[in-house]
Amino acid sequence: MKKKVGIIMGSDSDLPIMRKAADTLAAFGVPFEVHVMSAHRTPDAAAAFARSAREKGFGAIIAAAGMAAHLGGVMAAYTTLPVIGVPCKSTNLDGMDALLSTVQMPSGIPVATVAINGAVNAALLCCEMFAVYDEELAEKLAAKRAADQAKVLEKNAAVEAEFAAYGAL
Ligand code: RP5
Repeated sequence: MKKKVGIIMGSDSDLPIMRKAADTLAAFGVPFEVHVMSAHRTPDAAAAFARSAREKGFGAIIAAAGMAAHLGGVMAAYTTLPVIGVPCKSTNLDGMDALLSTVQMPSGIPVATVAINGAVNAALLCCEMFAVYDEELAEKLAAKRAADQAKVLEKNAAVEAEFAAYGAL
């Protein structure tokens, strides 16, 4: 059976950011669940989820939180599944608070932290991990890279065409 990704966020106010992770996993056909669980407000639920995640068929957890963001660390404390942390941008410190809270894990309990609001990369990393043993998924990832590259080459051609005449001045 295919492994699932758990997308866990500290508040439903993180959902506009994290919806992109869900969309990305859906586009690659990777099953997932989405839950709101807070390291601070619902610590028992967060711990229970992480503790039972492996036996429930999860292969990775994306933990997204803003402000004093401890959700990734709490998830990682209760499971040896890979935990990817998404620091979410909040009002006062532009996400720097969450970035440092998420990334600065002490040795022994890793949280693989992506950029502030980096929901898409968090999902892609899950796909890449699952693709280690899934050739079909690996091919989908390669196809996405090729399509993205083609788009950039197209944009480059348009920019070069716009400014080509200046080379002759
Ligand atoms: C964090 O506090 C959440 O992850 C969210 O980013 C932030 C603010 O939460 P709300 O007050 O909007 O519920 O725990």
